[in-house]
Amino acid sequence: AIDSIIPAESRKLWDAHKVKKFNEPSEFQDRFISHVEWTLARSLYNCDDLAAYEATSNSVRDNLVIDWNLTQQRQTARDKKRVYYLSLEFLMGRALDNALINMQTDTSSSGESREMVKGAIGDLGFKLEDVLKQEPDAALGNGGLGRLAACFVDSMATGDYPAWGYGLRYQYGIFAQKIINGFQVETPDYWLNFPNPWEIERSEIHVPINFYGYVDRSSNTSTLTPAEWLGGERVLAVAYDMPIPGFKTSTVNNLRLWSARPTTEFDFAKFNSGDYRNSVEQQQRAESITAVLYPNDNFEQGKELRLKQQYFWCAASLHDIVRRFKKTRRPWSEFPDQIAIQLNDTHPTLAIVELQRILVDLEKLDWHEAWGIVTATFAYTNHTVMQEALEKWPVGLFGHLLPRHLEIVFDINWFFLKEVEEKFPHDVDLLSRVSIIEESSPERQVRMAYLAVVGSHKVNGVAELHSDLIKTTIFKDFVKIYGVHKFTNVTNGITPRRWLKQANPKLASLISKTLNDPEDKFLLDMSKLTALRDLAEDEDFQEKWNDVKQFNKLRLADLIKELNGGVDILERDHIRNTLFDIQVKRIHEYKRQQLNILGVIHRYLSIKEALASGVKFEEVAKKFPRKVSIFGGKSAPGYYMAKLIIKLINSVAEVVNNDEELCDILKVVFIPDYNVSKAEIIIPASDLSEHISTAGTEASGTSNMKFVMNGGLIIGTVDGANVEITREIGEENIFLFGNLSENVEELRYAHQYQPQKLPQSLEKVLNAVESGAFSPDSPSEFQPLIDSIKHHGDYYLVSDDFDSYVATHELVDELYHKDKKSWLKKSILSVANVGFFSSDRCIEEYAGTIWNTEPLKPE
Ligand code: IMP
Ligand code: B1N
Repeated sequence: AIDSIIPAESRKLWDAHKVKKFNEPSEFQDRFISHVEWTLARSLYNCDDLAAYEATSNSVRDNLVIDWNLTQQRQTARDKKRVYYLSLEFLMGRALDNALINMQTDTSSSGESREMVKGAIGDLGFKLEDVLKQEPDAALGNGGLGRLAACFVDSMATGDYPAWGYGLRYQYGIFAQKIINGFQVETPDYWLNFPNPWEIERSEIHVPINFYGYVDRSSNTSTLTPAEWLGGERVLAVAYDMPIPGFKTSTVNNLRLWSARPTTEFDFAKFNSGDYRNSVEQQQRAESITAVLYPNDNFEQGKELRLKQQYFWCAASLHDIVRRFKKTRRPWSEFPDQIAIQLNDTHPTLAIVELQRILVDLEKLDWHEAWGIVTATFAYTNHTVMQEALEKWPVGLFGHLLPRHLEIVFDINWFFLKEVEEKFPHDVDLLSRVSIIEESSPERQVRMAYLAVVGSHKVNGVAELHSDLIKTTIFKDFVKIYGVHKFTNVTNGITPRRWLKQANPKLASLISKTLNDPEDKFLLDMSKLTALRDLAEDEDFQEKWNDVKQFNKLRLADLIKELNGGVDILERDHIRNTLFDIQVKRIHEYKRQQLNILGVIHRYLSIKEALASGVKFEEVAKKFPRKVSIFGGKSAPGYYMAKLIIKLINSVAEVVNNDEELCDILKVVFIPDYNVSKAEIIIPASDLSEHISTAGTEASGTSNMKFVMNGGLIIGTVDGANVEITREIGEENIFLFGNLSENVEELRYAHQYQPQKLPQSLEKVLNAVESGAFSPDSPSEFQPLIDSIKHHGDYYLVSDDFDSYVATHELVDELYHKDKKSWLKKSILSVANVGFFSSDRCIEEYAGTIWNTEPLKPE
């Protein structure tokens, strides 16, 4: 039973006044109007779309909070094993539409609550679509890693797992991207300008967090015995909770985000010095810890504030987890039976050290007993093998900020190396290779990935190819030490609630009708989609399928027009015959947007050449049928090459889109400020999407799955989850090209020793760029990009893959324009076989093979 401070005789009264969910339109309207009047202090006379959004969200939140409370009470009472998912990024996007889809009311089955609210709000004079658009994205992440965490919390709630997410409540999410004169310009995303109905501030939950200071060991000198960490700076971590509703269940889980605040402790020294202004300033600095998300994807800068964020978040989360565990009065030995903590990349690795510190210094457990508990609790997910993304912290910086933690890291390392030495005597080289402390100059560094491996019981990659790669590259020695079974794979997935039902209501509705599944149960069991296989060649069905795609392409054309200041780039009449070719993701050399745009230039030059040589336009148009190349994505603010790629795309767009000779058979569009809510419009509109990373560099990719789930075909390299997508949907339904990951090393090596031999096709393209065809005022503008291919070893193998890329696009054109039926068949079969990529499947795998947890279903 749960302790309560309310005396038994008063409880009856509480029951009598129990709050109730709204179930019907009129009950919703009551609630809505109460919020307009009481929460917003407005009225019918000044309730605009924004106020309607706030009132609707507050009403829906009221319903969620009831189930949130019940879920938390159930989880506490039943006291089963809980999962904590630690991620520095949660790229949630908008919450209202998703809540309407997932929310349970007492009378209607879920899915219908959205329709109910739509009607109810319509009667009050509002259009749901307009109201939904008022919500700013919660953009607390960079890209795939952060969005994965968001899909996972959705699936954990849907699967009724007792599972919480822990993260940071940044005041500024990822910057908003503006394109000015073709260049990316970053503007701050101050997303909390309006009250955020989706967060519940818990001012009463505040955890003191310390930094700096020194270690006091009074008499004993061994670092292994308990020590006291003293002095230094202190700030408070305040909890903000976001309800995470499951689909077709009343389970509502929690996402707890921490925000930094000054302490109100009385500091006698500061007071006495009489420097009041200075002490206020020092206090204000506390808030800077959670002020801003670091805008890097697959890159670590090694800044002190970042390490501070990481410790602040790990310490607050662990304090909370340990406090909850202690309430059960179980012995420490049961900690790993009750708690699983998943580390989303190495960013939360300090949690391992912090738990060891709590157990040894504060709870006075023996070092080895403590370490057994720690390693049985944690598991680590690796998301990248790229060197520049692997976290390393200079020992000096680490020890200054966290003196006691550094000692503990050294001790962990000492025991680990002793174990290695016993297993592989006299292999000094091995010892230095696997040491958590890298003996680098000018300074030693803490290798966080190694610390995460040593401190966890399982390590997983995020797609089969990637999980194989980590075993043969970055963690090769650790496979030798721990055995291969410590390393496993959980291929990524995505939530079909957001990425099918919410993003593509037309397709979801066609599917639910076709499967005779009015309650959308297929969104819980995506294997039901296989029934679509039988319809892949059915002409009536193909036509309906195509109509949905057409609708979504028009919807995207509207967005592009709106973003282009109301000026149309795409002619409406031709959209049905225009291939929408889309690449949206963070801009990165390894993702190879440069390959894509160089391919576009190749197409442009070929068209121009044919026309110049006197070939009739109709003939040219047959060879190069209508196509629009759509790009979107942010570059890290300090990533020079990525920014230059954005500029090149925009410069090419400028030339191509204004070349009247082309009569619109080729267009190029860069959509500014790609984010989750834009992705929901862009992804369903694709005929073809590009996932063309250099083989071996993209750990998984998740947008590839989103496009397939929405009936788009893929052109891609044999990389990341593309491999398993091919296996699931069939190799005849995907356009693969390029070199394989096992050849990458050899190709790179060859580039270093012989001058680059460029294929003629690419030579031509690069010459055009160098001649200033796209930058007449400064022909050398794109020289660094060209040089990286021609003269600096072409690390990403653009030249090696170029011809096969261009040839594969020719196959795409041919099929799309000459054999629409085959195209539609492939599209239908893709969706029919995409079920494996539901994040519900991922969570089941994590629960079964890593967490050892079970669902806790509502009665
Ligand atoms: P991808 O596999 O690299 O394309 O990224 C995975 C997912 O992260 C995408 O499908 C988007 O939902 C999200 N994403 C990627 N880049 C961005 C971005 O710049 N802003 C917001 N969301 C992004
Ligand atoms: O994680 C995604 C994968 O689908 C992508 O392939 C992978 O690139 C992405 C440091 C990262 N790996 N590493 C990061 C992000 C921020 C940062 O500061 C690294 N992101 C990925 C989900 O598994």
